[in-house]
Amino acid sequence: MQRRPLNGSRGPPSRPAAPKFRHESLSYYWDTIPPTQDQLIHASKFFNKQVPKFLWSAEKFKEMDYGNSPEVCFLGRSNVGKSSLLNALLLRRLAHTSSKPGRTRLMNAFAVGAEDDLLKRLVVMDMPGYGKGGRAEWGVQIMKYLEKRKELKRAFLLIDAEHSVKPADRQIIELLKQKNVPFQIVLAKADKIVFPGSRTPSPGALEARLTELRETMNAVKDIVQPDTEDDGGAVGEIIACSSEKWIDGKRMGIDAVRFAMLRAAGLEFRPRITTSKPVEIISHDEISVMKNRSRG
Ligand SMILES: Nc1nc2c(ncn2[C@@H]2O[C@H](COP(=O)(O)OP(=O)(O)OP(=O)(O)O)[C@@H](O)[C@H]2O)c(=O)[nH]1
Ligand SMILES: [Mg+2]
Repeated sequence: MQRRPLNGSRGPPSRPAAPKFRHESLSYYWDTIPPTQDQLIHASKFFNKQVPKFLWSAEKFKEMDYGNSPEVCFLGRSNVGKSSLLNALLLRRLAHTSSKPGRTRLMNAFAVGAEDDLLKRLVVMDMPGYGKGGRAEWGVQIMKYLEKRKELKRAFLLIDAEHSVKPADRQIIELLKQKNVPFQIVLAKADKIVFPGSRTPSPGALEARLTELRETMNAVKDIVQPDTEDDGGAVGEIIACSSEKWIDGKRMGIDAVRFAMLRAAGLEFRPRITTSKPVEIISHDEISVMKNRSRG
């Protein structure tokens, strides 16, 4: 015979409620308007609709192919998770990843979105990393690309959420600002801060970790956009994400990154703004004429 649970209810003993996690808490928009739900859904569909494809690889800037599709690129220290993020966004294992730094050695182009209309597709560039495992000659070619590539709409600079901005990241931030390259920070591997370990955190622990993440975002904001006139092309938003951790059927922060990429390329969903019809203004004199007419 099956025993009733000791708490007297018919179901299994009640567990403490799972802490509520909101994907929105991973993004910080201080200069830009956050996306609406419809815009996030559209961004997700854009990346899911067509099978993304690998286009080409180049070792040098002058070997790159041209096209007129808008383009974004991923920059960051070796091993920060650029290729993994690309795979998470594109839902395919297209880019090679490794636990050892220095895996990506070429500039690799991938396309997502419409196949038949080059202006409605987005080219995403996975770049070799800098720092440990990186090479000086890659840096030279990447700088040429950042300065000269006409199709480039925005560079996404990945910073490790756990380790924050390292000296090599600071140098790149300064270069991007000097050269006026539009760029935005993405905090990668945010799962390591918000969900370390395999156990579901208590609501209090989750709150504390999200606060820690927000503090990291604030510190990064101060580095990228200190209170000066000279912010170069730094975009006023930071998105934290994870290429590995799924919550409520979505990877952490991935739709927000997708939307940011589309907005950079001008491919985002823009809701139609409907204004109310102009109201006809009738003067007092006209009203009294109308009244007299209806009386007579
Ligand atoms: N926990 C966690 N690990 C990640 C995440 N993204 C990537 N990793 C791990 O980090 C390591 C490096 O990932 P890659 O995507 O190859 O990093 P990369 O920046 O492309 O590295 P290079 O090509 O060497 O510049 C791999 O072992 C990944 O599994 C993430 O969001 N969370
Ligand atoms: Mg890589």
